[in-house]
Amino acid sequence: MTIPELKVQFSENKPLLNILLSSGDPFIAEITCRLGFPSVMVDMQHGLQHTDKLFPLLQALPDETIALVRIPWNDPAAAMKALDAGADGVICPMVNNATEVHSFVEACQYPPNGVRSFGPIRRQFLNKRGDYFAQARENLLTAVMIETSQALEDIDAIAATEGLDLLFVGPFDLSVSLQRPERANFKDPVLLDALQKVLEAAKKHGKYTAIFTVQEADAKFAAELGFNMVSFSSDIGLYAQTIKSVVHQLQDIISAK
Ligand code: 3PY
Ligand code: MG
Repeated sequence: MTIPELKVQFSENKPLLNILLSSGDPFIAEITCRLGFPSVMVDMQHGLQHTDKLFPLLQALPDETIALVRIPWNDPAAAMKALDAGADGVICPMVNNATEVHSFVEACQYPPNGVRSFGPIRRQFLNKRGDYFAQARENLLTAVMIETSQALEDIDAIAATEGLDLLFVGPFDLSVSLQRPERANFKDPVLLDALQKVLEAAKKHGKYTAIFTVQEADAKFAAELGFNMVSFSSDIGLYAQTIKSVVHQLQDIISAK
């Protein structure tokens, strides 16, 4: 899928499923997509991939996968590197206000809209139709994580930022920042209120939305609320969950011999 096709899917209110890739392993990344995940967020913030692993990881993804990269911090060099390496979109974590968001989206776009330096070393070869430079903006998704209480306070100005496509709620950091007793509890009225604020600001300013979940019921709930992209768990998370349940079942089976 291309970014323009993704935007059509969003506009038809069909949510996109996404998963975090944290292991830094290209083969795991490949099978995660070949087994059905249509989009990934390569996590350079908390995951194990650093710049030297980013290239092989992106190379392992099937062409049709939407490859989003979460950079470690709001660093223009990291955003430009991810795009040059072939990311379809960049996700910036922990932004606090519209000024920070403006500087992030500038780093993702070439002049006159931004300050991105030209040198799409791998990305240029992924453009099937014509010159990458001419089509760079339409083939880009810019996203910021809404996961601090300050970002929530400035949500209207953040959502109004030109060049920004998507607001991505990080419910874990947001719960921590709002000093909630539990992390990512989708029944917490304070968190729910925050989600509504983000959805309303996005709607007002014509932006897309995404959220991270780790429970199936929360993924369903997020899609029902109207989030355009529902990110679910991670390669490491699903591996850990499977190991836990298989060990549990097998222990029972072999002790009942
Ligand atoms: C959060 O929930 O804080 C996240 O960043 C999810 O990836
Ligand atoms: Mg976070």
